[in-house]
Amino acid sequence: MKKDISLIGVPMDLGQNRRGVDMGPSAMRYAGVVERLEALHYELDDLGDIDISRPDRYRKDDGTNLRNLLEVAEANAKLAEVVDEVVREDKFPLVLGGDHSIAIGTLAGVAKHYQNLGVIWYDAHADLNTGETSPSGNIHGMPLAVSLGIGHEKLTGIGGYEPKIRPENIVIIGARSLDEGEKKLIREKGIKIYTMHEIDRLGMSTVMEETIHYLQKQTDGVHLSLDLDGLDPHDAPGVGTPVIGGLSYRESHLAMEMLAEANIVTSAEFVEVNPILDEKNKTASIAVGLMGSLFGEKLL
Ligand code: 6HN
Ligand code: MN
Ligand code: MN
Ligand code: MN
Repeated sequence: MKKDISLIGVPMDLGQNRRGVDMGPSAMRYAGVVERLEALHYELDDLGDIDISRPDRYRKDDGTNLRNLLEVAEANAKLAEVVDEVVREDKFPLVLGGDHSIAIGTLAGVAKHYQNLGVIWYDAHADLNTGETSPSGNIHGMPLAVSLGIGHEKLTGIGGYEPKIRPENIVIIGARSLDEGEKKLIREKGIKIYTMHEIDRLGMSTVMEETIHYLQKQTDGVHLSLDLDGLDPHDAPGVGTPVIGGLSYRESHLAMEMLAEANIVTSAEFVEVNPILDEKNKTASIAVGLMGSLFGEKLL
């Protein structure tokens, strides 16, 4: 990863129903993301935040089970344009969330530049719901399905093309809370997934070796979508949908270090940091530390 980095903040909390995750970009800037990456000798351009419109109330739109559909679609369309331009300029897009619904826009902006974009989905959840299978109506539980072209057309059509990615180019890491509809989709589409069960059995080192080998064979770029709730809530408490039994701080750093060594990641986003639910900006600081490792920071 030798390119210049463009940093994009997405202060978005409309994809779920716990306020505060819109302050994620501020929290990660406060935790020193710019200084951290500049210390690694990257040329970093902070493009500031995407403009997010505030609905006067949080609600489900026109007879759908999708909370704030129109605003989420609008924000992601804007994000897709900015990300598209960043990749066009041959820079590395580093997107700070915001809830995970923003992956819809990031992937819409990135994927058109690749024949076979790989995706690492580092998350306690698979985010493979649709309006029909979702227990919550929260769009942050849907972005991976949307990127496969499955879901509401106002979301799948963002960027003017679909699907963005193929099921065989996805690797989910850290899953431990899957809804029935998501399990069905994972089986039907043959999506590669390391749940906590496989991670416990194999160890993170083997999981990452396999993931890197798998993606290197068949993709021409890799997007890392890292949801901080992939980590155990003991390490990363500042998230809206915590699930116990998660990945440790150390496993997560190892994963980032192995990605840095393999040099396969071409875009990334760090999402779901909620400073209101956090303990002294701990989760934002961990996110920034993981970015450090992803971009090549070493212990010695
Ligand atoms: N996230 N599967 C649950 C739902 O409401 O669809 C939780 C989703 C969480 C999404 O953490 O990005
Ligand atoms: Mn600059
Ligand atoms: Mn997620
Ligand atoms: Mn999650």
